[in-house]
Amino acid sequence: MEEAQRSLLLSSAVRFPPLEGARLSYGTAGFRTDASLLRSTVFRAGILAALRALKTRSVIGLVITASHNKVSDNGVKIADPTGEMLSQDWEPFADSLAAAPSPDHLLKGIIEFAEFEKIEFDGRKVEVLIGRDTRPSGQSLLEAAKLGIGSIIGAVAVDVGILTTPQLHWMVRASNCSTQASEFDYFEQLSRSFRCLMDLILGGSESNEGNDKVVVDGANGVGGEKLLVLKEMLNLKDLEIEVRNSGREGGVLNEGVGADFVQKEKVVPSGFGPQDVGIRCASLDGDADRLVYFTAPSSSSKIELVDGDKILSLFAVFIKEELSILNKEPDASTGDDYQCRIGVVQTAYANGASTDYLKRLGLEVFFTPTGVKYLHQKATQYDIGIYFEANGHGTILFSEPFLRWLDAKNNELSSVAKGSEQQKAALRLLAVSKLINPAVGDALSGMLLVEAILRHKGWSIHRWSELYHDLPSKQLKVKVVDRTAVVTANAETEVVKPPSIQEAINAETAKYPQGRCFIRPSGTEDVIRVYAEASTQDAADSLANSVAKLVDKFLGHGSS
Ligand code: NG1
Ligand code: ZN
Repeated sequence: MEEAQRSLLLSSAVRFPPLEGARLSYGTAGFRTDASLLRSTVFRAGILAALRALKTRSVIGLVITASHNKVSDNGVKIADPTGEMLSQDWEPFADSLAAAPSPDHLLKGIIEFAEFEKIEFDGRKVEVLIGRDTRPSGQSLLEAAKLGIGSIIGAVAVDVGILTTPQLHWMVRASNCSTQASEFDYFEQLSRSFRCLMDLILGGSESNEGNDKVVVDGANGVGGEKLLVLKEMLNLKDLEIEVRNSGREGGVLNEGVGADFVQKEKVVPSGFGPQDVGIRCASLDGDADRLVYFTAPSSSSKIELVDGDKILSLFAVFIKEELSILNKEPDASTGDDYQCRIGVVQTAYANGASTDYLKRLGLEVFFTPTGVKYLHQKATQYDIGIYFEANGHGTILFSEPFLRWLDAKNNELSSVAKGSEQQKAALRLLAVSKLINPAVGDALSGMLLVEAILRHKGWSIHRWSELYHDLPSKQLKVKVVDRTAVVTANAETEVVKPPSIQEAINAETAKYPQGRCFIRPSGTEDVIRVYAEASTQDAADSLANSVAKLVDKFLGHGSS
């Protein structure tokens, strides 16, 4: 590394001393904590993004958001050239950069890592797109990120403004594919493919049980704002989208609103109430990468929740049906049958009833640890990989060979069977592949796909919800002395450390019919999470409570 580069790094690093005692880890979704503690970490994440851009010779993304967490928190994560999460083999470097106690240590760490990764500091121009959500701390953290990026010679920070997390991921991917990559292009692609899908559907569909309205809770965040823009561009006549909690009404981000609140508390978000009974409602999280649906209750306080597992199930049913229409007639014209491998990917948080349902559909179901980086990676191994976390984060991935085959098949059919159901199925699948965000789960594009499928099937939200009945479940979190003391295996369903806690959990779980329970350290909060499922709500609550007590006994403040 040249002297000019060394001194630039040192001179900028002295402006961002790390806070003592605030040791952060890259975690499930980047660095996250109270925004006031983050400047040094975001500056260093800027350096990391620039190094990643140098290494890959591609456009990289940096997102400043703390998603569904409270407004006073913030966070930072990196998007790789494909728009996917930062490659996992760089995470330990991210951790050590964040932890470097002084500018000298930081420089030494960068030099060693650059040598190991064979990163050349040749001054070549590379770009990092920086996006942020609506948090008030975003602007000052953005400045820190810019300085971090600017301290690598040749790296240029491009401020793309306030965006949803999936928009930023999409733009990074599009920039590297040399396609049009502005925010306008994102909206154009979503609206064009949605209209195309609706045209292919409206031709043959029954009415949507008179249910042509969806009311969306925008979590008082960036998603509500962007949905209003998308709605303008869509200019729909046959679907009314009403946006509440858009952030314009003065509510607080994620406070009593948003997908995380709705999914965990199972109550209506603020701004929703008895006037919405019978209407299809949806909720986005603070950076619009999660989506859940729900209906407001008429009497009891609990909503009918239609979570990520049910969105996954709806997508899986639709895709399976379209594929079977496409393959119904043996392809005499080409003789070329494609063995399309569909896979669904879930985590241990998926409701057991959803997994049973998907398996009954004949689908291959695979489990990964929590965190979309794991689910996404697994889903890339199929021709059509559908992944969702129960909390509403997920998408559909189509392999390139499958899309090429589908395109060719559509061309073929348009000359021999134009307008046939078979050709329409090909066109619908092609439209889905353009509507859905291939980089990361995206609440806006996911919502449009849900709406199109419900319309296609003529289903109300109740009909959709009836696909299967969720087993009652309960989630709790427990503060412990050191959450890293818990080590899990088997997609987080079993604790291997500390010893004997798993036996105690098993013994407790065995007391409950249809009982299932696991614990894991959160990757975004300093807690151990407990998940329990059982045949009744009381039983699930009681199992979760007993296991939370076990966690406290083994790992809590009174344990040492
Ligand atoms: P942690 O804190 O590791 O449980 C949470 C969610 C993840 C994921 C990340 C990123 C649950 C149980 N966990 O992770 O699924 O969405 O946040 O936002 O919902
Ligand atoms: Zn989010």
